Amino acid sequence: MFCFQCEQTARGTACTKSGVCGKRDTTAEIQDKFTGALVMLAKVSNRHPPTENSRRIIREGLYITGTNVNFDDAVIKSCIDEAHKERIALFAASATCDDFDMNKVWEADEDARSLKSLILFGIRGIAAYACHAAVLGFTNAEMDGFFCKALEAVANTEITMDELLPLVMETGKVNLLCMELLDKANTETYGKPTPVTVPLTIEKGPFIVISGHDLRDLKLLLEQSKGWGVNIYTHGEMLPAHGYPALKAYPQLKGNFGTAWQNQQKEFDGIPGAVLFTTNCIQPPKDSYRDRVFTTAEVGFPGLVHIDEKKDFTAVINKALELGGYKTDTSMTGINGGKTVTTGYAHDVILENADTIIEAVKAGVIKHFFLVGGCDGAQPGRNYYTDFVKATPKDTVVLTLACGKYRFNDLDIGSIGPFPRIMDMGQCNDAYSAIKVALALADAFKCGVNELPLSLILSWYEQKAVAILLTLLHLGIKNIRLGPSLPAFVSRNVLKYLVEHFNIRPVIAAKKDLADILGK
Ligand code: FSO
Ligand code: SF4
Repeated sequence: MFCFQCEQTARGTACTKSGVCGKRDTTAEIQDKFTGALVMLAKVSNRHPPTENSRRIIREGLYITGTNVNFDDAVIKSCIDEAHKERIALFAASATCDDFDMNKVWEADEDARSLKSLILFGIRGIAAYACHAAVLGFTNAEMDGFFCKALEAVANTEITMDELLPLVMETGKVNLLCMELLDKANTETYGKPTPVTVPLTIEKGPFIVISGHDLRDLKLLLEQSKGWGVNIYTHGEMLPAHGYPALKAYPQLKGNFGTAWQNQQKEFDGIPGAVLFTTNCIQPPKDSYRDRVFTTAEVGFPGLVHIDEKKDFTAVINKALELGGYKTDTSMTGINGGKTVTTGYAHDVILENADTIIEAVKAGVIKHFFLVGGCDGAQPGRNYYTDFVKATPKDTVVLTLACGKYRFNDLDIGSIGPFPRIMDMGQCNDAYSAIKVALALADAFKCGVNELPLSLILSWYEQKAVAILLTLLHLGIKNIRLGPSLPAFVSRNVLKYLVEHFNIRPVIAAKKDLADILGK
C-alpha cells in the first residue's frame, strides 16, 4: 500500500504497511483500484454526456476514499463494480479498457506527484461537501464536471507542471463554489444559524450520540426519535447543528457529547448509549462499544450495522433504549474543564453586526482577529492551538470552525462588547462563513484581505482541510500559519512555490508566533 493523504501518515512520509488510521493494506489497495476505476469513468464522462448516476458515483467515490470514512473492503469492491457498469453504459466500447493504475501517480517524480496529490486530495475533500449538499437536493454541474477533468489530469502521465499548477488553484475555486452550495443547502433547509450555548452534560436516560457533518441524517434521527424518550447529543463536527432553528426546535436535542474525533475510542469506551456516524472521522471501534456503533451514508466499518439510504434509524433508537443511558445526569467537560460550549456564529450573525464590529475596530476596541480553525488530531503538537488562544490579548477576537476548536472552545476568555471573544462559525465547510466575513471587512475598510488585522492559524488533518487551504490560496490569502506539520505530499519545490507566492509557513511556538503577528 501507499497512502500519504493525511497529517498522521506514518513517520511523516507515508503509510506503506498499514494505516496509522487503522486502514489495512488490503483496503488501501482496493481504494486505489476504486480511484483507478473512477479515473476511467471520468475519462469516458469527459467525452460522452454523463448521467446523474455517473456524477453521483464519482462524487461519492471520491468521498468514500477519504481518511476515516470507509474501512469496508466489500463495500468498496461493490463501488468498483458500479463504476464499471456505469462506464460501459455511457460508452459500450470502454468495456475492454483497463482501469488506471494509481501506482503511476505514487511512483511519478516527486513534484508531479505533489501537485497531483493536492488536486486529488482536494477533490476528495470537496466531494464530501458535495455529497452533503446533494442529499438536500443541491448539486452543481460545473463542480461535477471539474471532478472528471481533475481525475483525468491526475492520470495524465504527459501533463506538465505548468498545466498542473492552474488546476491546483482551480481546485480551490471549485471548493469555494461547493462550500457556498452547501451553505445555501443547509441554511435554506434548516434556517440561518444563531448563537447558542450547548451543555456538555449528559442527562440520565437513553441517548444517541450522532457524529459527523450530515445535518440531514440528524434531522431524520430527530424526527424518528420523537416520543421515544431518547435524547440526542451531537459529537465532533455535528456540534454546530445546535445553531440551526429547524434542528434546535427538537426538545430531545440536548447537548454535545465529548470532544473531537480522535478522542472517540476513549470517550465512547463503555458508553451506555448508541452512536451513529454520518461521515468521517470514524476510528476502528473498541470491543467495549463496538456493538452500539452504527454507520450510514458513505461511512462504513466491517461488522458494524449500516443504515442504508432508506434511513430507518429504528435499530439505533432500539439500541439506545436497550442500553438505558446513565442512571443520573452525568456532567462532562471540554478538554480545559469547561461545562458548556457555544456555536452558531455563522456569517449572517456576524455580518448583521458588521457596523458594531467595524466601529469597534476603528475605535481600537478590537485590535486583531484570529481565525484559529481546522481539524484536530492526536499529535501532541496540537496543544499549540490551545496555548495560542489562551495567550491572545483581551482586545482580540478568535473566530473558529471545524473540529480543531475542541482544543479551546470550552475556555472562557471573556467578551468584547456584545461578542464573546471566541466565536464558533461552524463545521469545516463553514470556512465559507469566515471567507464571507473577511471579504466584507476588507470591503468596509477598503483594503485587501491581506491588509486586514486578521491572521489565519490553521490546523489540518485530512482532505477537506486540503480543499479549504486551496480555496484560501485561490483567493490570494497570504501569511497562513499551518500546523501541526506540513503535508507529506508537498514536495520541496512545491513548498518553495507556496512560500514564495503565499508566504505560507509552519506554526512554531504559540507565544512566539503571536508576538510576531502582533509585532511585539
Ligand atoms: Fe474534523 Fe474529521 Fe471537519 Fe475533517 S471531524 S477532521 S477536515 O473530517 O471534517 O474538521
Ligand atoms: Fe495513513 Fe492517513 Fe492514509 Fe490512513 S489516511 S493510511 S493514516 S496516510
